[in-house]
Amino acid sequence: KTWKEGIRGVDSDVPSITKSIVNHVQTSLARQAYNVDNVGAYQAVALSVRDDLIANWNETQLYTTNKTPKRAYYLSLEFLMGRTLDNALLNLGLKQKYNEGVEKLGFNLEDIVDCERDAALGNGGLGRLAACYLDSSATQELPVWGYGLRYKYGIFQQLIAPDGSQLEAPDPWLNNQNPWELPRLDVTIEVRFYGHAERLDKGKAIWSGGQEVLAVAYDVMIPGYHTKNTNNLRLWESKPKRGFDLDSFNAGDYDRAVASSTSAENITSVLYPNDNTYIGKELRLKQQYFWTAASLSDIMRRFKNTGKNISEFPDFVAIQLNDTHPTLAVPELMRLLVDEEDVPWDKAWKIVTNTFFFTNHTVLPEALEKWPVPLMQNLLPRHMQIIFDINLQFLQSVERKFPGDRDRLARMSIIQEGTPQYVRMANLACIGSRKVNGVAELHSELVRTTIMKDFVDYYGVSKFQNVTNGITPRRWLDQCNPLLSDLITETLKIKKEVWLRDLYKLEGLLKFADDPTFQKKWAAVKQSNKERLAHHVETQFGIKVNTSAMFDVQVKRLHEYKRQTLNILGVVHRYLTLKAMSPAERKKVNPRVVFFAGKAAPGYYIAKLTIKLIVNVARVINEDPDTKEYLSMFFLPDYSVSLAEILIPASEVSQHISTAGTEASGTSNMKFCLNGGLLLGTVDGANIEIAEEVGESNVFFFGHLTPAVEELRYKHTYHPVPVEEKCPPLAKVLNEISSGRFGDGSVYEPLLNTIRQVDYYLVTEDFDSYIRALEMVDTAYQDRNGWIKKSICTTAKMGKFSSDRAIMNYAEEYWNIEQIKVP
Ligand code: 26W
Repeated sequence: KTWKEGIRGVDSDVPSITKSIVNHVQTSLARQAYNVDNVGAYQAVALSVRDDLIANWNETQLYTTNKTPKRAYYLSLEFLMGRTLDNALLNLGLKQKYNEGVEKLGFNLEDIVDCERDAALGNGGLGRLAACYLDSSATQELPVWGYGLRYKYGIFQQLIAPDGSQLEAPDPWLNNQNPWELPRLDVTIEVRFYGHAERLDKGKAIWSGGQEVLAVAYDVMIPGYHTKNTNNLRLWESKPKRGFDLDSFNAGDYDRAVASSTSAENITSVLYPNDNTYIGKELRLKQQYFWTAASLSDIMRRFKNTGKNISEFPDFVAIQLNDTHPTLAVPELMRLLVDEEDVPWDKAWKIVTNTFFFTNHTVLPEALEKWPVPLMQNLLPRHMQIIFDINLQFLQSVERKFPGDRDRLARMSIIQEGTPQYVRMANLACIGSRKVNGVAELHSELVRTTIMKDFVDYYGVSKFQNVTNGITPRRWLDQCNPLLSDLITETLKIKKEVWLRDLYKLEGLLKFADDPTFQKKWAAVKQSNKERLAHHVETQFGIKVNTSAMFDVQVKRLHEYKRQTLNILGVVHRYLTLKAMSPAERKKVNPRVVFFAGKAAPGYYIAKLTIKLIVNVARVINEDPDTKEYLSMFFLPDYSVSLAEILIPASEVSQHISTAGTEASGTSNMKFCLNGGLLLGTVDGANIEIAEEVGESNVFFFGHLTPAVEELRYKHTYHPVPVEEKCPPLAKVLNEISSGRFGDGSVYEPLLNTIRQVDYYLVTEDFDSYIRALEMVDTAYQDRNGWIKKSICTTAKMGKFSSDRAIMNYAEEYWNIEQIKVP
C-alpha cells in the first residue's frame, strides 16, 4: 500500500496526461493544438491538474461534511499564495509525469510554470504565514478552512524609476482567468451597512435600513502533500445586491443608480498596501465587516446543518483571528446569536469567548488598529451598541477585581476616551477570545509584559501563550530548491516524503557535516543556485552578477524598524574602506554582492527614500573600477513569492537586523536557514530560537538587546549625543552621502536626519557592532570548509520551524480538532 491509494489523478500515465492537456486546449481554450504559446500551454496544463484537484477536493469536502467533526477556520485578510501549478504537481506527486508529457507536446515545464502570475493577496509576513498554514493544515489532514477576500488587485507591482523612485502599478492578477478557483455563484450572502439599530428588551435589537451588498464565494483548492485531503480557502467577492438602485433609476438619475452598484463592487477591489502601519480608511473597515459577516454567516449555516444545539457551537467551531483585522467577528457573532438566534446575552457571550482565538503579529504602536467611534457608529450601528455593552460588563468585572483603579480601567477599556473616541481592536479581540498568542517566544513575552500587561493581571497568564511561526518545507525547500532536496534525500537514505513531513529528520545530515565529499556536493548545489539567480537577474534586468562573490541578501518590506538603512550604511562604509586600501590590500578582501528587494507602502516617505538611496549608491559603486570586483549591490524590483523562491536558495548570508524587540518573528529568516544560508541578525523575533536550534556559533548576532532599547531611546530623546561623538565611522558615512558622493545629497537629508536626530530605531547604537559582525562573516567565509559545515548544520537543525509543527500546536492546544483520513 502506498500513499497514492485512493488519490484521484496520481496514477495517471503520461499518455493520459498529454491527452487531457490537448483536450483542454481544444475545448476549454477553443484553440488549435498547433497554435499554442507558453501561456496557452500553461492554461491547458493548469486545467488538467485542476481536474484532479477538483476530484480530491470534492471527496474531501463530502466526507468531512458527513462526518461533522469540529472544524477550525482561519480568518485572514491576507493570503500571499504565490504560484500554484508547481506546488500542486509536487503535492500530487505528478511533477515527473507532467514533465514528460509536456515535453512530448514540445514544451518545457519550467517555462510553462513561469507563465503563472502570483496570487499576491497579501503584504508580507502575515499573509505568507497564512498561506503556509493552509499548506500544513491540508498536509496534516486537518479540517481547516481559510476565509479571506478575493481582491481584484493584489499587492501593487513595484517599478523603480531611473532616479530610484518607487512607482506603483496595479496588479490585475485575474486578467488571464484563474484556473485555481471555483466560483460558487450559488453561495451568496447578504451583508448590511449603515442603517439604524433599534434596541428591544433583553439586550436584543433590530438592525435595518442602510445598504445591502452581496458576498459571492470563490473556493480555492488547497491540496495537502501526498494525501487526498484537499482543503478549502473561501474568498469573498462583493457584488451589488441589485444591479442598480431602482429608486434613483425611476427618478431618471441613471448615473447615481450605476454609482451605487460601483460602490458595492469597490469593497473587494484592492488590497490595502500598508504593512505594520494602521490607516483609518472607511473602505478598509467596510472590507473587514463584509468579510467577517459573510464568513460567520457561512460558518453558522454549516453548523446549523449539522442539527446540533447552538450551545454546542464551540464544540464544533474554532475561529482563529489573524491579527485584529477580523475582530468585528466578535460583535458579529454576538449579533447573530442574540438578535437572530434568540440566545440570551450571557449564554451568547460564553459561546463567543469559547470560539475565538487571537494571534497578535506586532507590538509596534503605529500598527495597532483603532477605529473612530463616529465612523463605526455610522457604518455599523448595531455593532457599536454591542461593543459598548461588552465593554460595560467587562469594565464592571475589572472594577470588582481592582476596585478604584481608574487608570487601569481607562487602559483596559475597549473605548479610548477623547474627541473622538476610538475602538481599540486589540482589546476587543483579547476580551472576546479564549486564548491570545504571539508568534515567537520573545514576542509572546513582550505581548504579556507590554501591550497586554493589564489583561495578564486580570485573566491570569495562562490565557497568553506562544506559538512560534513556521514555514512549509514543501514550497520553501522541495519546490524552490530541488537540487538541495534531492541531495538531502540521497544522503539521508529515506524517502523524500518522510523527511518533508517530519522535518526533524534533517538532523540526520549532521553526521555528514565534516564529510568532504558531501561538503563538496553541498557547496555545488549552492553554487548552482547562485548561478540560477545570476541568470535570472541578467535576463530580467540586464545586470551581470559575479557568482564567485559571497551572496548577501536582505529581502523584506521596507520599514524603518527592519533597518535596511543599517545595511546600506554598512555597504557605504565598506565601499569607503575599500577605496582607502591599496590595490594589493584589496586583493585580500572577500568579494561580496549585496541584494536588496522589498516594497515600501506607497505613502511611506522615508521607506521610499531608502530605496532611492540604495539604487543611487548601487549606481556609483557598481561602476567604480577600483572596487567593483569586490563589492556590488542590487535592488531587485517587485519582490514577490516567486522572486523569493529564486533568491532564497542562492543566499549565503541573509540579514534580519531589526531593532531588538520590534520584529515579532520573521519567517524569511527560517526560509534562508532551511536552504543553508547563514543568518546575520539581531537578538530579535525568531532569530533567537533559530540560534538556539543551530547553536550560537553558527549565527552572526550583534546589537543591543531588548531590555536596553527603551533606556537608550529615553537617552536619545532627553540627552542626545551627536553622531560625530557617538560613532565617528557612521558620521563619516552620513557626511559622504550628504556631500553628494552618490548624487545630490540634499535629497537624502530627511532620511539621514532620522538617524542624526532622534534615531528611534537605534542605528547609531548598533552600527559599530554591526560592522564587527560583518567582519566576522568575512573571516568565517575565508574558511571554506568551516563555512560549508556551518551551512549544513544550519539546515540540519531547522526541524522546529516547519509550519506542520506550528499548525499541530494550534490544532491540539487551541482548536481541539482531529486529523481526518479521507478513505
Ligand atoms: C492595519 C495595518 C497593518 C497591516 C498588517 C498592521 C499590521 C499588519 C501585520 C500584522 C504586519 C505583519 O505582517 N506582521 C508580521 O507578521 C509575521 C507573521 O507572524 C511576523 O513574522 C513578522 O515579524 C511581523 O512583522
